[in-house]
Amino acid sequence: LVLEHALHRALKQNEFVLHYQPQYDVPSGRIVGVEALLRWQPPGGERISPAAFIPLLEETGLIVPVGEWVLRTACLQALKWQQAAHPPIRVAVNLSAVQFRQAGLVQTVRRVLDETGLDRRCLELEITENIALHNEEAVISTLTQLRDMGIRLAIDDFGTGYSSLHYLQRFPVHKLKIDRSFVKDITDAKADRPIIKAIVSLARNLGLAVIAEGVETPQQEEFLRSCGCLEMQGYLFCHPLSSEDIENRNSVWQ
Ligand code: G
Ligand code: G
Ligand code: MN
Ligand code: NA
Repeated sequence: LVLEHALHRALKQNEFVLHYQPQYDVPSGRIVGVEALLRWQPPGGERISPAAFIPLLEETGLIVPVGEWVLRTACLQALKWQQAAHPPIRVAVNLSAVQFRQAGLVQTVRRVLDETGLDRRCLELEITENIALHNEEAVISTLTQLRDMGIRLAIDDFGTGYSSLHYLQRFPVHKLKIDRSFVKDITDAKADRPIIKAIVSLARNLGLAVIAEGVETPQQEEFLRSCGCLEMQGYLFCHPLSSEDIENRNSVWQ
């Protein structure tokens, strides 16, 4: 209850910030996008991990206004970078299943895009496979409306949820994000290598883009490249950074 009160205050008093983690096309070294990641720094307290407070935002319904704030802030930031003559990169925003099921989601996204003026093709929404647990027709309808607006859709944490190949074929998404648990074991255990290879070829055969997250070592990079997974995100390339750090670090924009 104390934490819930603190979260209400956090939204009202602007205690949330977004950090951004670059995503690269590895062969060219070019930045292709950033993922927006929510951070909460209560005044006088320690920074709290989203893994700890997002479940509470979801339980209390606060994820809806906070999610709208995230979306608006990320769109405005992407626009600002474009106006500063950086290459037009995409910004990826995480949507939790609770947000996804909200009746007003499509309208909210459309309104935020209209109000901020960001090119719709520059917004990517990351959803998890767990959205598929409820009412498949409604899920497909929401995804289709978002896609028809020009927004890109990525399945986050791919391979860890309740996915089925059936959904993959029916959901109008653009991209799979290979979960970092598969990437993590590339060097030590060889066990996950066949899984990564299978996800990459699944993506290719379905005409989907693919990105690996959580890439931390050159060995992981090398293996992913050898499989044909050329977009990557992870500490090897860049940690999530504040907007100021992203802006001022020339190496980010190569
Ligand atoms: O950045 P970090 O690894 O600590 O994030 C932990 C989890 O929180 C990840 O699963 C990430 O997807 C999720 N997350 C981060 N930012 C957001 C956000 O703005 N909205 C939602 N719904 N989830 C987020
Ligand atoms: O669930 P999602 O993929 O949105 O989670 C993203 C989270 O992964 C962020 O909290 C981010 O801080 C974290 N992250 C980003 N790069 C790496 C990495 O290379 N290794 C690890 N362990 N975590 C990472
Ligand atoms: Mn994500
Ligand atoms: Na993920």
